[in-house]
This record gives sequence, structure tokens and C-alpha cells, in this order.
Amino acid sequence: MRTKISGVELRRIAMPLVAPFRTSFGVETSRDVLLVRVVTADGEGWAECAAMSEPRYCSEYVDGAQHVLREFLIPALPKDGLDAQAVGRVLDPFTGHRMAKSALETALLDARLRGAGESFGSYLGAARDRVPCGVSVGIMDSVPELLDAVEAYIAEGYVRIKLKIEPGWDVEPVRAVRERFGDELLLQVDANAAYTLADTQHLTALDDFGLLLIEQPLANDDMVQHAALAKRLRTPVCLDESIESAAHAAAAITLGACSVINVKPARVGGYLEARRIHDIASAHGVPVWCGGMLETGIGRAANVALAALPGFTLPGDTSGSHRYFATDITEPFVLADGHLDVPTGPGLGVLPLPDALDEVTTSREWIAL
Ligand code: NPG
Repeated sequence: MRTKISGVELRRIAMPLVAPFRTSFGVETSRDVLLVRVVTADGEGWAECAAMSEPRYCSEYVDGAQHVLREFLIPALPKDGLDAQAVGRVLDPFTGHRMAKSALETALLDARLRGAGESFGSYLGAARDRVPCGVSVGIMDSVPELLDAVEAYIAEGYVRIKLKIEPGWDVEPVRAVRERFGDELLLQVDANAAYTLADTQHLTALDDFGLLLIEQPLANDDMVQHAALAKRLRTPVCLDESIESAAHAAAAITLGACSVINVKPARVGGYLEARRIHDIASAHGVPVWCGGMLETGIGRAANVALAALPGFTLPGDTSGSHRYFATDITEPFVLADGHLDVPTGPGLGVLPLPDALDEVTTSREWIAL
């Protein structure tokens, strides 16, 4: 079904975080988010671009994403309209820029699904109406501070804890969390590419703690080295940054570079590619889970829908809105019994609240087609 598009609004919002979030690649204190709103003959569609302020997690960054959308991706959309499922093919001649592409495709899918009265979850193939939620815990100044934070998240109901690690903050915090909260706690770690293969011996110390997985221990393009490391560790290796497409996922599985995949739709160019990764992983018996990038309610809604697919067998980084923001731009996602409900309304099932959105808006531009 072809949808005629009249234009796209690119809107920037500034969202202060409730607490600084530190990873091995930097500290976030506020989220500078690019929102995409498409206006089509079917109605409007919304999406959130996951690119961060600086190109540290990957090469994309929010000013660059807005630039490539304005100058290349939006002008490439055919004037007489297109099927939202064909967006990927239309944008394919432009290399990279997956986060920008993902936002444009998602907004067009949202418009189409809202027009058709179908939810994003139903369209993607969701198999449940709520998803179990984990929480990602940043690097802290001290172990007692970390234990307090983990205790509070467990009290809120989070069913799985992910600790950010880096050289100098790995075995000790993991041991402390295990000793304090016991062996039953679902626990995993995320290095964001902070180690090299020379650290193998050191990383084997983590094998004693019954972790669900170690995420992205080595550099993004170290696929072969990840395969070598995976042979030496008992802890399952999960890839995040290394997997930018279904082709990468297939290669990683074939190589033995990972036995679990963190699927972040923005990182792989959109929810349709994310579903392809889910399908490939499922066919190989490789579990996947849904990552997060400090999304507002708009991005969170789409992630929760994806996390409801049958192959997402591990809890995701699909935390409640208040994990990051005092006030969200949508109705907040609130944890109930450690789960979030999959939105059931048409499209993403949530919309920005106009007043909350205006309050945090820092700029808007309209690109007519
Ligand atoms: O809960 O939304 C969330 C964040 C989960 O740790 C998280 N995200 O490396 O997975 C990651 C990390 C991240 C955050 C990556 C921001 C990139 C940007």
C-alpha cells in the first residue's frame, strides 16, 4: 500500500536524566533527542532517533543524523508515496547512518499502522502482552554506592540486573553484587568494547559468578577475536555494537563469535532488520534480547513491542520511564511486577503529550517533500 508523504518534521528535545549514566565510553547527564514526525495521507507517524550527542557508542551522533535526514534520506523518498516496508530499499544507496534510517522507517510504519488501526506489536509478530524488564546500572564511584542502586532496582521489581564494566571496575563489583544479592539474581555485564583479547585471562575470573552473559567485551570490529575469546570463557558472549545487520548476525553466529545477541533496532537500521536478526537467531537457537538507548516513551513503545517477539527469551533493557526521566514526553511506562505492558493501540500506541513535548523542545524544522 503506497502512502503519500507531504513532509517530515525534525524536532529536537532536551531531556535531563534523573542521575548521570556512566559507561566505559562516557557519562550521560542529559539526552538530546531527535524526534521524527512524518505527515502522510494516512495520518501522522512518530519515531525517535537513538543517536547520542557524541559519536562514542558508534559513529552516528544526533547533529549528523539530523543532517543526513534533511539532506539525503528525506529527499530520497518518492514524491508519489511509497509502501512503508519499501523504505529500507529506497534508503539503501546511502551507506551507514542506520539510526537515522531507522527513525524515518519507524515513523512511516507508525503512520501506516495508525491508519490501518493495527498495533506495532501485532505487525511485528508479538507473542505476549507484557515483557519482563531488566535494568542497566552504570559505573559508580564506589561499590557501596552500586549496592544501594542495585538494591533499589530490585525493590522496584526489575527481574535482571546488568552492570556496566570497564578495566578497574569489573570483578570486584560483580563479586560484591553476587555476595549481597545471592546466586538467584539474574545478572549480566556490559563492557561496551572496553577490553582486548590480551585481557582474556582477567575476564575468565568472571566465570565464577554465574553470569547470564558478558556483552561486547572487545572492539566493535573484532568479530574473529570475539570468537577466540568465546572459546576461552564459560560465560556466554553476547554481541551488541558488532552487529549492525542481519548479515553480521549470521556471520557472528557462524563464526562462534557470540551465543546471544542484543538487538537494538536503531543500531541495525530499523525494526524490520531487527526482526530479521530475531528470525536468523531463532533458527540457530540463539537467544536475543532487546537493548535500550535511554529512549523516551516514543522509542520505548517500539522497543517493548519488539521485545514481545517469541525469540526474545531474555529480559531486555526495557526499563520504566522513571529509570531515566522524571517527566517523559508520553504517558510514562510504569513497571508492574517487573514487566511492562506491550502497547495495544494503533501504531506505536503512544503519542507525545503536547504540553510535555513543547516544554522540552529546543528546535523544530519542517522538510516538505
Ligand atoms: O536502559 O535504555 C537503557 C540503556 C541500556 O545500557 C544501556 N544502553 O551500551 O547498551 C548500551 C547502553 C547505551 C546507552 C548505548 C546509550 C548507547 C547509548
